[in-house]
Amino acid sequence: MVHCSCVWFRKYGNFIDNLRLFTRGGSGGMGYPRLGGEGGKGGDVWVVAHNKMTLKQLKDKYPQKRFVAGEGANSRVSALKGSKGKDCEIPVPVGISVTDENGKIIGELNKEKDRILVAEGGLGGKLLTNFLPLKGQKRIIHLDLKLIADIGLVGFPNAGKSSLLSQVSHAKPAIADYAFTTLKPQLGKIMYNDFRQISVADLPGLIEGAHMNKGMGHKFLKHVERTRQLLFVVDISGFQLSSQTQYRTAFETVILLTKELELYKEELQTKPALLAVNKMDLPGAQDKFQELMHQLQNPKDFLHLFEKNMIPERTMEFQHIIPISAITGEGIDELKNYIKTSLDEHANQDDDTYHKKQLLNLQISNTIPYSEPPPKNSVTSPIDVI
Ligand SMILES: Nc1nc2c(ncn2[C@@H]2O[C@H](COP(=O)(O)OP(=O)(O)OP(=O)(O)O)[C@@H](O)[C@H]2O)c(=O)[nH]1
Ligand SMILES: [Mg+2]
Repeated sequence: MVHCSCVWFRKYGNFIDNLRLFTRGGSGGMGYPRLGGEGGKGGDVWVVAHNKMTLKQLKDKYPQKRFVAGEGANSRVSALKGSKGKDCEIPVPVGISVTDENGKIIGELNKEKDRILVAEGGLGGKLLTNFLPLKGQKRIIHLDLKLIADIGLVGFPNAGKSSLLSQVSHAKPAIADYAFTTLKPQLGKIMYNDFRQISVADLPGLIEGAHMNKGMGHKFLKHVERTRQLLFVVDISGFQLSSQTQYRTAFETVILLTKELELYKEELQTKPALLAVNKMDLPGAQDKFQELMHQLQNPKDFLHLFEKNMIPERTMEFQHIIPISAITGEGIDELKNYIKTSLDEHANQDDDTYHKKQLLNLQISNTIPYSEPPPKNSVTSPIDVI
């Protein structure tokens, strides 16, 4: 059997599925003891779900990862009741669970515009507080993208994704020779001899225009987002939806899948990915596979064959390309091993980045001179919320 090692080695670390943030509600405004005026309440910090957002975008936009709401206005003669401080909104992707420093769940955001209050603003100064304002709530929060599986199967309809899932796990997905057999994600678990388990999500087939909601469209792409790594599955003999639509070779399906991911969310393209070339039992498959490898190794030489709007900005970089047959079982053991190695490599990479960051923080905190904190109960400094 043909054995392929890595064609392109991809850079890790672009896909983010969790983030730690500092949040603080705004301090309240000062009261006005002489006239009994109340300071405005400090602004609140909210986490708000947006369909187009990713954790990577959030991190790039706010590298400090600090979110502090506005202060409430002080009470004045002209406005005895001070106005409320400005709220701060943290835009996050849909499908996020928010936990506090101790791992306690604060809430979950499951659809567009869902919002959760994470840090409340302090009360304005009033009679009850001796006209002193309260500080806003301070909270470290963790955002976690709720992953449905370690591996997500990505491919055109009929590529054999469900057949593959039934080969590697005990799952019994529907399999048929018509497009869109799978209508919603189906989960299976690969069991390894060392008792390791890796979850695989069989996803509905993707067609050109999915980002514009063609075929199973957005629903499908939303699921792709929720997996740690991708396993592209392509039919070596290509794909044709119907006699009215264009025939696509295996290489074209790889490029078109890449483009759809890119059009939906560029970040999807940065996930580690493997490519399984399926149906290698069909006649002529070996020759087609050699041709596909040649095209994947020199994609630029073949991209002119596509319409401009179908060419992805970046071609997918597969860690491994594995020829398989979901029917005969050819290549399945190799594929299972590559899946395991790929997840392990990525996990180690995360650990490495984490340790490097910790070390850097330690070095930085050693070089910052210590400064005396301001006195706690001084009249002008807001007091802590108890
Ligand atoms: N010859 C051959 N046929 C295969 C192989 N894998 C799948 N098939 C056939 O291809 C057809 C589609 O298989 P599915 O597993 O339903 O494909 P899918 O990718 O899940 O399709 P959708 O759910 O519609 O996206 C079925 O008729 C399978 O029997 C393979 O390795 N070799
Ligand atoms: Mg299917």
